[in-house]
Order: sequence, then structure tokens, then C-alpha cells
Amino acid sequence: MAIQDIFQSVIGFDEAKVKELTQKEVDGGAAIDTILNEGLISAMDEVGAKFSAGDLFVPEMLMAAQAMKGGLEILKPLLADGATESKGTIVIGTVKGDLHDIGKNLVSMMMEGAGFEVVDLGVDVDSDKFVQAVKENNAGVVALSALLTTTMPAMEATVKAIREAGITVKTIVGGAPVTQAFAEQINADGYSDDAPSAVELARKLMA
Ligand code: B1M
Repeated sequence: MAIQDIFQSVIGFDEAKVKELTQKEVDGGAAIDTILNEGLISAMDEVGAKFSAGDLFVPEMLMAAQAMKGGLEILKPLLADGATESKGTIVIGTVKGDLHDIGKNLVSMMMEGAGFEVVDLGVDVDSDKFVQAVKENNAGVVALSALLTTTMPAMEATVKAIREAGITVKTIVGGAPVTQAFAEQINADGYSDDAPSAVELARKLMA
């Protein structure tokens, strides 16, 4: 029931309530995965479905995103798995033209939690900035996020720019419209459909 209340508070745009209920669930010993998947992420799916149906508009999507971020703030320290030694550097960002950052932030938090140094370039990042950050930070992996079908070409352009720069770095891609087939088509080194599997993939590629 309480997880359902978190879900309802995200779709009710009540950030303070989301924070309060998330903290309460954490204190009560609920599994982090359950809070994340059944409370927070599924609420964003519901918001997306309502947007598609024309029952909800961009300002409401933004308010729901803000409410979800409140819950993520509470979970952030708990997404760590106790790693202390740096496992290498990851550059991450949402590609050019795309402003969605919740999934990217989740990947970033879990990467940090797993012991990687994370250089988060934010949203709407052009390919030159990715190339420069990979060089400056001597990154082992660059993770690209895209949530729009219209920004998938920017993902392809970024992978291409990284290859053309001749730097040794593994490119991994993800985000709702991205698939394994698309990753292969654009010559990325890997694809993952959620944050935990992105961490596993980075571990494998950096080993
Ligand atoms: Co937008 N939006 N949005 N939006 N938005 C979607 C993505 C959409 C599917 C909604 C819908 O129509 N049902 C649709 C895209 C349709 C399409 O292209 N196929 C859409 C649209 C159309 C738009 C606008 C164009 C709307 C408009 O203006 N008319 C506009 C575009 C703005 C822009 O980017 N240029 C827009 C704007 C926005 C807001 C700004 C209002 C807001 C974003 C706020 C923010 O992020 N700070 C927003 C939101 C909130 C959404 C939905 C509702 C939720 C996204 C989200 O945060 N999900 C979304 C509908 C949906 O996804 N169900 C929608 C939760 C998050 C945890 O999941 O990001 O998928 P996700 O991340 C997952 C995985 O994908 C993966 O890990 C995460 C889970 O563990 N992952 C990676 C993500 N990145 C990864 C990188 C990796 C690996 C895994 O690297 C290796």
C-alpha cells in the first residue's frame, strides 16, 4: 500500500510527499528495488501513458519528474554497494537535443555506487563535448542516453565522432527508444535497458 502511495504522490506531483513516503519506506526496511521500480519508475510510465493519451501535458510531466527526483535523492546514498576503490572513469550524458535526465541520473548514481568515477555532462550534450570530456578524463567508458526517437540520430553522430577522434573508449547506449539492434547498427560497444545492467556492462567492458 505504501509503495502505491509513492506512485500516487508522483502522479499527483507532490514532491514533499514523495520524499516523506520514500524515507518512511526506507526506514521501514522496504527493498530499494521495489521502491524504485514499483513506486517511482512505474509512476513515470503512467505519466508517459497519460501524456500519450492527451490527458496530461508537458508542464505536468515536468512536475512529475520533479517529484520523482525528490524520491531519487532519498535513495541515492542507498544505491551504493560499498565500493571504495575507483573502478575507472565513466563519462555520461544525454545526447544533443534531448532534455530527459532522470534515467541518465539513475545510471549515473548506480555507476557511482558501484565505485566508478562519474563525469556527468548533463543534458543536450553535443558530440564535441563528449569527445573532449573523454580525452580530458581518460575515461574507459562513455554512456549515452536518449529518450526521444528524434534524438537517436544524435546518439549515432556522437558514437561516430568518438570513433573518428581515434580515442580508446567503449561506448554504451541506453534510454527508452534505444534497442540492442540500434546499438549494433550505430556501432556502439554495448546496450543496456536499465541502470543496473548498465553498471554490469561497464564492469565487463572495463575488466
Ligand atoms: Co518527455 N517524452 N518529452 N518529458 N517524457 C517521453 C520520453 C515520451 C515517451 C512520452 C510519451 O509520449 N509517452 C515521449 C517520447 C516519444 C518518442 O520519442 N518516442 C516524450 C516527448 C514526446 C517529449 C516532448 C517532445 C514533449 C513536447 O514538448 N511536446 C519533450 C521533449 C523535450 C526534449 O527533450 N527536447 C518532452 C519533455 C519532457 C519533460 C521535460 C517535461 C520531462 C523530462 C524531465 C526530466 O527528465 N528532467 C519529460 C518526461 C518526464 C517524460 C516521461 C513521462 C518520463 C521519462 C522518465 O523520466 N522515465 C517519458 C515517458 C516514459 O518514459 N514512460 C517521456 C523514468 C526513467 C527512470 O526512465 O529515462 O527510460 P528512463 O531510463 C531508464 C532506461 O531507459 C535506462 O535506465 C533507466 C531505468 O533504470 N536508461 C539508460 C536511460 N538512459 C540510459 C543510458 C544508458 C543505459 C540505460 O547508458 C548506457
